[in-house]
Amino acid sequence: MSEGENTLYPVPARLHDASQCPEPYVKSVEQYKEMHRESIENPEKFFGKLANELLTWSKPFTTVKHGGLEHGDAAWFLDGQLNASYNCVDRHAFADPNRVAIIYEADEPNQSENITYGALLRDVSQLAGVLRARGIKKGDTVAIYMPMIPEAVIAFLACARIGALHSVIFAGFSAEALRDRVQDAGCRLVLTADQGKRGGKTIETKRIVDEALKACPSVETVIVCQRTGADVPMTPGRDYWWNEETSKRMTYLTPEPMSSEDPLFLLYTSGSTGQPKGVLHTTAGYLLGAAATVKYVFDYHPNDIFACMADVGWITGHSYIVYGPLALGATTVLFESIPTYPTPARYWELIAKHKVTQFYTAPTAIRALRRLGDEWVEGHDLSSLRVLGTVGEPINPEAWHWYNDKVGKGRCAIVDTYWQTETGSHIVTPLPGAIPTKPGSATVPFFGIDLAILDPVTGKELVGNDVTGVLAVKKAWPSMARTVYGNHQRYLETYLKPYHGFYFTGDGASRDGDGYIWIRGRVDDVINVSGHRLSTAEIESALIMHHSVAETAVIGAPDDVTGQCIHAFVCLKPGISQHSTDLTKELILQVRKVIGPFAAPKKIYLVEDLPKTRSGKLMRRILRKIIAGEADSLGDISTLADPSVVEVLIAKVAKA
Ligand code: 6R9
Repeated sequence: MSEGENTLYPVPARLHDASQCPEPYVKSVEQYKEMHRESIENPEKFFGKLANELLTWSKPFTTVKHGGLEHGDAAWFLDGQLNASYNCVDRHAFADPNRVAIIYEADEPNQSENITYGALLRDVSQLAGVLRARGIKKGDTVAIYMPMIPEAVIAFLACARIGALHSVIFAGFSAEALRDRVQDAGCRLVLTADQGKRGGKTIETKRIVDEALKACPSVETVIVCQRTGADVPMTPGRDYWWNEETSKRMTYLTPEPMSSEDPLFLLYTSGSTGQPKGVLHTTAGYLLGAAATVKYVFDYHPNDIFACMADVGWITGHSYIVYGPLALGATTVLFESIPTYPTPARYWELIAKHKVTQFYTAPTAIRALRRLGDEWVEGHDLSSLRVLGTVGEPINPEAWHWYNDKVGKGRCAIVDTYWQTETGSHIVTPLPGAIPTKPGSATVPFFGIDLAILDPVTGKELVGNDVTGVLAVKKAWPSMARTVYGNHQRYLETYLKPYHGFYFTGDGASRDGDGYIWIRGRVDDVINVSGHRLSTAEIESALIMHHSVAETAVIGAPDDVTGQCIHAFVCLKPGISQHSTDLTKELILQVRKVIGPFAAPKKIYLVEDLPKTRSGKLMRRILRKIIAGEADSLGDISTLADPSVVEVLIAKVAKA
């Protein structure tokens, strides 16, 4: 395989040494194969058993599995009732109220705080009481736009407690992006904070909410948590202080019994079009997927300290900060800061300080830290670590080895976990005690995942090893998204119709000679910047809103640290000068304003013309080649309406 290396790294011996580590749940490749086979051949038995083992039901389910990919009507654990908040809080609080649920590692390292399951039950109940008192009912949608503070987790669980769907909007999104998402879901209430703190900087969270809500008539109430205590404007009759409201509520509120297939949340994600999709997950299947992967993929054992560095605004935060760990009664770390604040030793200090056993981050963070030098990681006591995970994008072998050698000291399992907002939980991943790894390969399908690689053109399944195509799944699994909020047709068209009878991931993949899966990246117009998913169309439509812009083409270019970065080619309207440096700045600002700072293009090329076919179809492939410095292998450009634009673009990019 060209991008990776084909060496097999065995499971570290320490994981099987009972004097050093708890016994892994899955101990060998053979055991994995046997369990995987059963999960595919007899999902009723496999998942029926797991659902009773990992979740607590107020009413048992009668049917494990119903419907499927054929008609887009997959449903799991029918007739069962349960509540996600009960499963993540109450049952652990009853067993041991003093067990720590959340370790909040604040932006400033000396401000950490522990929240026990007992305290969490009280806080979640009180906020749920506030939501009820403000008229929020089962089935309503609540927006959460919050920094990484314990109240964000409390917000998730309070919604789940009363059966309201939460729609978390990453706090890095701009007012306009927030507005669109609040409008699309018709949210009635917004949970937010006065300000945020990140890497020593202050974020004007409440002001962004105010700006967004100017055009959100569905919102009746805003509950504002005090993170910094800043003096922020409050709209009378709409805005209320979190603490004042919660203090009026009872410390226990009975959880609402929910049916297995009742929606738990929606989460917006980018696809090939400019319009983000509200991916909808339901209660039982999602929760089971999150809990099962924390158990098996992270080999979670009681008393472990689980630390996922993602933001709760993304699916990784949903499944691996909140629902998965808490469903198992784990202690989960909530990290408010960034890996380089106050120094690039922050991650390693955090691990040593809290004796973290499972650590989960993105390749982009590993690459950035590796660049800053080994001295930051050396000298910290990282001996508590057992499993090191990565997510969001492929990990290049250099970063993998650094993670394995410098952080794991060769004694930890590395799990490169492949999954998506839509899959709910990991779908291709090693298991720590069982699967030898290859740097850069996500290895093997998780339980219940019947993986297929398809010929992208014919849609035929490519069986056997040494094949490359698009990655798909053949059967429904419990934690897959059930629909796109308010648009089931779009769900069918995006995921189930491209290859009839399969779930289509949108990623290219290979299966190598050993049957290992290598993810090759998106085959649609989605770009991945630091593990953040963005669509080229979304960025293009942000740019086109600028009064000077006539036309634009956005592409993902390779980047050593962020994986991909955004390059934008912009044609200006007639009469507007290309030679204004301010204009480039303005255009970058425009994208920051419409989407958010994380979507800002790294390079903007102001150009006269774009490469188009005679029928007017933009040839992004040509732009990608020019950026990659592969202009000598452009292939046939005779189909272009004006092949001479290519020379001009090459010169422009070379100069930039
Ligand atoms: C969890 C998450 C999903 C897209 C996905 C793929 C890429 C995620 C990966 C990976 C290679 C991995 N991706 N994990 N690519 N190896 N281990 O990131 O969800 O934000 O929806 O993005 O991310 O391209 O299709 P989401």
